[in-house]
This record gives sequence, structure tokens and C-alpha cells, in this order.
Amino acid sequence: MRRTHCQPGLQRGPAAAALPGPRTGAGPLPDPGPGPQAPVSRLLLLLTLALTPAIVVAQTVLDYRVLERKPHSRDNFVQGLQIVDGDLWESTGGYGESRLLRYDFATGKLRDGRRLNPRLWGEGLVVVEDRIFQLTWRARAMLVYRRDSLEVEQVLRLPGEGWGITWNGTQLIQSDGSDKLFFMNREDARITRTLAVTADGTPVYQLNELEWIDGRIWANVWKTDDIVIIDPDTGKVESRLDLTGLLPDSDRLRGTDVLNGIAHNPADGAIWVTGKRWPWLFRIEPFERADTAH
Ligand SMILES: [Ca+2]
Repeated sequence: MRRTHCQPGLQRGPAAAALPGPRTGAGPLPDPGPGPQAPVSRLLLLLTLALTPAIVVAQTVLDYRVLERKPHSRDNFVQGLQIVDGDLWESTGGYGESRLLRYDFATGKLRDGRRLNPRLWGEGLVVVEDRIFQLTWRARAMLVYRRDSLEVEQVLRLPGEGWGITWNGTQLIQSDGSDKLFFMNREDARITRTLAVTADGTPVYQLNELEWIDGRIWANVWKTDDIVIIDPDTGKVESRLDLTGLLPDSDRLRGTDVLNGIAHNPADGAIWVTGKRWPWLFRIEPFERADTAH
């Protein structure tokens, strides 16, 4: 899903005169030449450039409606979430309670799982073909499992903390809690590109769980009810999905933590979200907020 709100507006400030605005006619600007008409021509040109509307791309704000919900274990301190081929995959955090979990998505029945070494804190997860990549938080290690047996067959070294991870079809994309996303090779976790994420020109920090949806990167922003939708080429946040109120207060217990977990079901395009120790998975439908104009 991609929505971009383009708002025409006047460019203000000293940069206005430098704008490469449209001109009438083709070819190079005519030299006004010497003579009394020159200053007037230049003035007209400057006025034309100054008044040319610039296209300002501002982030859209999205609201949501809940279409459906499924029970979810309050035991799961969700760090990674993905739906693939009818399975719901979860990675959970916490020392001594981190796990890799595989559920049948239709029934919610746990099919398989693995406990992590108690010294490892599980983070984001992504399924890529016959492998599963699971980040750890501070151990600088990414576990690579065989998808069929859930046996760890490789441990790749990370340069820093691991938070969220997804796959764009050719590369892994990883967050580390900063405003940066790292594109890396699946074979060796070598970083090939670093993307700075900004919203209306301001860095967006604490990017957490990720999901690649229709050519865009969706990212939970830690400790907020926001999911930002990022252009993977520019790093610009195109939309901010405001999920305030998604988990009712009546469902919050001591230990219920923040929103974290985005899963796009390729089978039907549905978008599911949850949080750390939340009792529900929610299927949501975003829509543009009526007063989103800036
Ligand atoms: Ca995800």
C-alpha cells in the first residue's frame, strides 16, 4: 500500500530564487542584453521563479480500523513477526525466555519452536526461502536456521545491536534502534548500503520491527503507537500509521508492553499487528486521516 500526499505550496526563503522552476519557451534563457529593458526582464524572471509552486512531499497520517482479531499468547515478548505459507513465525525476547516459534496461522496451534541460549536475547526474524534469520540484541550475532528442521546451521556476525529485520527479495534489511536501516547480503551479513530514515526532514530514531510490504518498508517506532512507511530508495517516511488505542486499556495487564510486530500475509494481502505480551493479533486496515493536510 502506498499513499503519498503531495501538497503544492510556495517555496519560501532565500532558496526560492534558486529553484529550477518551469520556464516559458524552450532553450536557454535569452540574454536580455544591454539597454534599459534589462533590469525589468531580470525582475520579471525572478518574480516568475519566486512564485512558481514547488511540490512539497509531506508525510501522510493514516488511521486504522480493526477488521478481525485472533488470540495471541501473553507469554510472547514479540520481537519479530511474519506470515509465510500459512505459518505464523514469531521471535521473542528476554534472557532465558527468547524463542523461535512456528504456529499454524489458521488455527493458532503451536507447531514447533526452539529456545535460545539463555545468554541470547531474541530480536527480529525473517523467513527467506528455506532459511530463517533471527537477530539477537547485543550479542552481535544473527542465527540462521534451516526452515524445515529449525536447526541452527550458521551464526553471522553483526556490527552492532540487532532490532528488526525483513527481506526485500534480494537483500536483508536490518534496524538497530537508530534512524538507520542496513541493507545486507544474506550469505555473510555484509552491509552494502545504509539508509537514513527521515520524516519531513527530521531523523526517525528507534526503528524496530520491520516488514516489507508492496515495495515499502514498514517499521515500528519503539515506545510509540506509530508505524512508519518508508520509501526504500530515499529513506523518506511517506506515511505514519497512528495505532493509538489499538489495544484497549481493559486488555492491558502489568507486563503488557508496547506495540511491536507487523506481518503481511502474502496469501490475501492482510496486515496483522501485535505487541509485546499482547493477547491479540489484530488485522487492520489503514486509511488516510481526513485532516491530514498540513
Ligand atoms: Ca515483520
